[in-house]
Amino acid sequence: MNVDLNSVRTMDTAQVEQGIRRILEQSLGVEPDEATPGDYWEALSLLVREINLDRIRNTRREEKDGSVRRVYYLSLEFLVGRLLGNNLHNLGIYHQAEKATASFGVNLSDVLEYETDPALGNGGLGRLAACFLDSLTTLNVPAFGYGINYRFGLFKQGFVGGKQVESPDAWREDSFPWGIEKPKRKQVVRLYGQVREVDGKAYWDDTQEVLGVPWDLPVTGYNTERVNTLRLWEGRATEGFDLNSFDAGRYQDSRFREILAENISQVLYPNDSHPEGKELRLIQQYFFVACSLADLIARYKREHEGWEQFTSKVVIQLNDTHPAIAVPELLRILMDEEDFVFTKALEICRSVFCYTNHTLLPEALETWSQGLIARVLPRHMQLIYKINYHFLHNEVEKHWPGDHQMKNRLSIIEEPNNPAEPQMVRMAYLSVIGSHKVNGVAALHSSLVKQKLFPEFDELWPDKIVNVTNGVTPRRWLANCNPELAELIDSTLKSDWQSDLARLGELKVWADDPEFQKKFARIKRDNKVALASVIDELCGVKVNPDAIFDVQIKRLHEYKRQQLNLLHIMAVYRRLLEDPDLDVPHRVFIFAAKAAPGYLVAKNIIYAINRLADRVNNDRRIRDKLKVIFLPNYRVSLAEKIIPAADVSEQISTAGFEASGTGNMKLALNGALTIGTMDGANVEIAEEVGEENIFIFGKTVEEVSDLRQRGYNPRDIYQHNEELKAVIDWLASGDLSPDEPDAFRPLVESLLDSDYFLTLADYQSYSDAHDRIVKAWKAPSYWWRMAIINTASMGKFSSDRSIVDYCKTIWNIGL
Ligand code: 26M
Repeated sequence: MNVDLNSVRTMDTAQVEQGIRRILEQSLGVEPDEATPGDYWEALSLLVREINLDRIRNTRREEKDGSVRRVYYLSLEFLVGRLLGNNLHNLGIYHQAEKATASFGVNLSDVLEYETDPALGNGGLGRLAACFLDSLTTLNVPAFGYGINYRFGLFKQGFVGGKQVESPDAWREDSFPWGIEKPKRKQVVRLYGQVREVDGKAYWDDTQEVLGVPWDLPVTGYNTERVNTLRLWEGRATEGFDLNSFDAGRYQDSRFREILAENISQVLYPNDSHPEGKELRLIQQYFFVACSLADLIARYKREHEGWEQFTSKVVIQLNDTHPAIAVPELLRILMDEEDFVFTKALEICRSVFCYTNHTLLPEALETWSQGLIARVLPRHMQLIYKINYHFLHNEVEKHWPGDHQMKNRLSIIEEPNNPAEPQMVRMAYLSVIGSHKVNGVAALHSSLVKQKLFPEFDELWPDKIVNVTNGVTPRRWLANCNPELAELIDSTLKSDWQSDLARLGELKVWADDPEFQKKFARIKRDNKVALASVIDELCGVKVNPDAIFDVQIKRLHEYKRQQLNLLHIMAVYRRLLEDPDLDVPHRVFIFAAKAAPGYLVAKNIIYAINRLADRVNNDRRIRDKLKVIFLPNYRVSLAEKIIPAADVSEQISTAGFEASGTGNMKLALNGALTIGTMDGANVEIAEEVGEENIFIFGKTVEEVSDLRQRGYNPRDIYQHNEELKAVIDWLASGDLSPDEPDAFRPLVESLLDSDYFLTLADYQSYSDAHDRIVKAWKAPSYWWRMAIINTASMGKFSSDRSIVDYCKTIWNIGL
């Protein structure tokens, strides 16, 4: 980028120490010798915040000339994780802070544990947004993230008798020094009301108004003084006379408005695959979109005259369809407030919006009933019809003249099969039609988006749908979470792999070196010892750090197939019971996953794993050869402890269902070997590491589709696979839950009656792949060679590379 923010000024230990002392004494009012680790956390955070604020002002000043195109990343989720450690690393003062806290007699890593994770996301999509902000800043791209400042993030998960229980996570009620309220930048958002037309012009009146107040989080990058902004909106009631009104009707209205406003940013919806058409969710979507567009337009107007340069200065990335209402909102602003004609307004929309698709699951594709949108956002419903009419009668008609079926198929409005049902608005179609590029998140996924999800759009606009393979930030997911490995890499490569991850490739020459292998294995073991103590603390189970740590960490979903892992562990346990002298390495199977609160089968799977864990972990007969752990409350900070300690990474989704996966990249980066299907980014991981360094199993996308076509009956497999039949019968028998014999009925029925995700079809192949893992583990020099090659081959999966791809193929930004 043309602005020079690359010279990093640093602080020495004495300056950090002075800073901490000053803030402890003058801001927190405590003496250093009386301060708790929590006080140190707060003091250090406030010190970092001072530096960030300076740098944010510099960044602004350097951008004032408006010469650059800004990226606006609109997302209902940003799973940023803890910020203190990350900021210290980015500022290059981590070691200074370590020494400074040590001089006060406190340990920096204990201090960092005080921070609560801002849980503003469900999983992959939210974490991807956070990695992208890190990379945008690191690459010096001027960028804003826009989202919602939820009071309650994703629920906290606990287990009662092995069953998931949810409790609210009021994450920012504890001290959170990172957010800075910006009341001057507040926005008014209108809802409900009606549209009048006078002389062909639309007026949207009688609306309910709510306020959006922004709350800014500084986003620092690696080796740069740029600080970008994550701007999160909070709903507030408008001040105003209605509250004092004695008029009963008006009083009701104003109370309604107040309640509505305060509800908007209360909770993050905890689903990640099954949108329920809830009015408040639609309002959340519109609320943050309206605030964000008004905010970015105001910024544009402060920097430029007229609208001519708008499309060259602004690009807006829609993170899934959740912000899709931005398309009619920008159209509304351009037509109703700025007097553009429809065609010109649509052209502008189409040159600033881009849309990322994250799922092919049909039930996950968002639709809203026409009636709901018409009631909450009447003007937007009109504009959606207008976009649709233009699209169908000009664009579709031109390409497929007279083809009514095609118009039906591509209409933004889905006509119901049953006339008693409502018309539905397809948000994915609205997003495709309103954007200039649409991308999938891994090569396989993008080709399925073209072939299965939007084949007609791909025919109509052959250059619109593209691929950008996901990535993860190597700063958080290697340098910060695995400092020992980072140091080994530093001392081996002597090059800046953190800002050019492809450099890791140079490690390959060391893969067979016994000394290097020893160091690599030693680090893994240290990390496993550390995880073992977390496991003991959280689960009260002692695990052997010399066992294979086999991990599956991700949201719980049938397509991700934790149940396949479960069935296999049950089989391993049975084999051990049959022959306790079996010559097999010790194994620890580690799970962490939240289930959506309304997803019964997912919760049933959690319960089954926990009951099995209870049984296995207390069975003296198998002499600790097998342990099963389900860590509660999976979140970013827990991932940072599990990932560096993993030997095996479970990426076992039904082929064609996992859009990309990003945990797969983080685990391989930290030297775990993948057992996985040819799905999502696993395909590209296999390509990078070579098929001899990964355990691939199961049906491919083509084989899945063939099998379905032939007619799949899970009972055939059940009848013919003795071991599989035995474990399913055991699960169904009630033996694992004597107090509730039918407890696992939902899971067993799902497996035997439909098995939509082909768990049984892939079982034997999965079990065989595990046998190959055991064999490889028994030859350590072979194992560590593979592990090193995995770390060395992850260069492609840096989110820096993803952002460079977005800049080139989607945003038209030169770097
Ligand atoms: C929708 C409507 C109402 C409430 C919630 C939602 C919703 C929220 C999150 C739906 C989907 C959500 O996330 C999906 C997700 O995380 N997808 C994952 O995205 C990753 C990043 O691209 C991919 O790596 C994963 O494969 C994909 O499952």
